[in-house]
Amino acid sequence: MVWDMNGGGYPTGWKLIDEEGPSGEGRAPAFDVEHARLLHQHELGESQCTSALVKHINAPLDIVWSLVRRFDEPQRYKPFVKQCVMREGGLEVGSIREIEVASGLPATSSVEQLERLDDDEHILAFRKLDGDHRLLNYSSILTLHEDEIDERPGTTVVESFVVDVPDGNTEEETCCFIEQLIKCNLRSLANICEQLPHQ
Ligand code: A8S
Repeated sequence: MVWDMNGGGYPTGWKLIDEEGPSGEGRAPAFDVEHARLLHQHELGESQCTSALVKHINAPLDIVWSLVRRFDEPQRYKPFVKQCVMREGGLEVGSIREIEVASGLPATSSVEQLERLDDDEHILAFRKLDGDHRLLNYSSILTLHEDEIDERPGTTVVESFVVDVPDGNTEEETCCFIEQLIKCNLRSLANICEQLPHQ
């Protein structure tokens, strides 16, 4: 059977991760997907690429948000962040963090600025300003949405990004590389939240 990535009621181009196969098939999201789509609109410049990933987490939104909102502590769930030091501010818009990237990746550091942190709408957006890596003009938006699976409360995470395609790489290679990193981040976020005591 062919699994249609855009099935299940998500916008075209959004990739639902970890729900291939019968269990994820046909599950209609229980939140306002059109509203979510509007939150993830990026202005796409020349030689840039964009993509969006969707992951369901079997944990209440408050738990997931408590980890995601900590712009000053991305290492709480991002497995490739070895260390994070604040350069400026903390959790206010404009704050700047510097990340030391774990070994094995084609990068050592990343300097990132918080562009949006909305505790009511559960939106976090940041942009890469600098660092020793190849992802120029990377900016990302992460939103959380209260959702349900089998009548159990859960959270759907949507993370989208836009970035310059580096010289010598194709659009597809660039998107694929970033999608792999984001998948790892979202799987790790889900594992942590699903193991925390709640309910
Ligand atoms: C994030 C997302 C990404 C981070 C990338 C895509 C990066 O921080 C890592 C490895 C790299 O090779 C590039 O939300 C860069 O953090 C983990 C240093 C930019």
